[in-house]
Amino acid sequence: MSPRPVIIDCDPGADDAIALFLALASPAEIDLLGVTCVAGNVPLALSVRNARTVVELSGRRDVPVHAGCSQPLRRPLPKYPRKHGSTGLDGYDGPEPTLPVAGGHAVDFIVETCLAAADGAITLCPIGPMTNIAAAIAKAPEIVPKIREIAFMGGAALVPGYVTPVAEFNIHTDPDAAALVLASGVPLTMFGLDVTQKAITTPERLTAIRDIGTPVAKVAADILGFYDRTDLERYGAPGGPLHDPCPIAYLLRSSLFGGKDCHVAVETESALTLGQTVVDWWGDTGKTPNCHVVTGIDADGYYALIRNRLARL
Ligand SMILES: [Ca+2]
Repeated sequence: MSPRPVIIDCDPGADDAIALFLALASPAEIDLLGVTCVAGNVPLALSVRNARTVVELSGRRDVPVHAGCSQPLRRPLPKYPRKHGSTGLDGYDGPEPTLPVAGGHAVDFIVETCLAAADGAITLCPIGPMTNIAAAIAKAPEIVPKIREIAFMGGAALVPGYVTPVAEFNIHTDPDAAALVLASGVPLTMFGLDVTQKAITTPERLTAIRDIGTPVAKVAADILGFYDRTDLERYGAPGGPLHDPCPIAYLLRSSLFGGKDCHVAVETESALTLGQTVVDWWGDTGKTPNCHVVTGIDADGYYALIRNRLARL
C-alpha cells in the first residue's frame, strides 16, 4: 500500500507536537504533504515557529510548514488560560528553528494541493481550530470531492466540555469554522473529549517515552512533563489527556478506536452553548449521519504506538 497523502492543520501546542512527531515518524503510512498552522493554543507566529521546530527536530525538512489564519473566521481569538504555557512548547528550551516558513498562505496550499489531487485522495487532520480548513472549503468548494476524509480533534459528544460546560477548545475557538466543516459533506471522523480523556499521560507512560533515550523522545517527554498535569479530579489520574495524536494514530491503526456514525452540528448562536458539538447519538433528529464519532480507545495500544514511532526519529 502506498502511503496516504495527509495535511495536518495545527496550533502547536504540546499535544500537537506529539501528533506531528507521530506522523513524521511514519512515512510508510502517512505521506505528509505539508503542515498548516493556525492561531489557537498560541498566536499564529508561535504556532508556526513551534511547527517548524518539530519538523526540524524530526529530520524532515522536506515537509513544508505554511502559516495560515491568525484569527477565527468571524470572531476575535478568545483569551483562555494558557494550558500550553507561554510558548506552546514549554519544557523545550532548544534553539530557534532554521527551517524557513514555506511560501504561500496555508489556505491556498490546502486548496492547491487538493485541486491537484485525484478525487477522494487527500486526508485532512485539523488538530486546532478549523479556521484554515473552513476558509479553504469556502474559497474553493470544488475541493470537497478531492477530500477522502477529515479526521479532526475537537468537540465532545457524551461528556462535558472543557472551556465551557458544553464546549471543547478547538470548536469553541472558531465555532463558525467547525459548523462549516461539519456541514460540508466531507466524510468526517471526530476525536472529541469522549475519547481523548481516556488517553491520559500517566507517569508510567511518560517514563516509557523518556526511557526511549533518543533526543526527540527527551524533547517529547520534556514537553509532556510540563503539559496539563494537574487535574486529578477531572481525569482520575495524574496526567493530561493526549488529545491531538488521536486522529494521527487512527490513520496508522484504526483498530485502536471505536465509535458510532451520528449527525453532528455545531452551535454558533447561543451565548450559553456556543461551540457545543450537538451529537445526535440516538438518531432523534432523523438526519443522516455526517460524522463517525469516536468514543473508545485502547489507550495502552495508543501509547505503545506513540512510543514505537517516537523511537524511530
Ligand atoms: Ca491543537
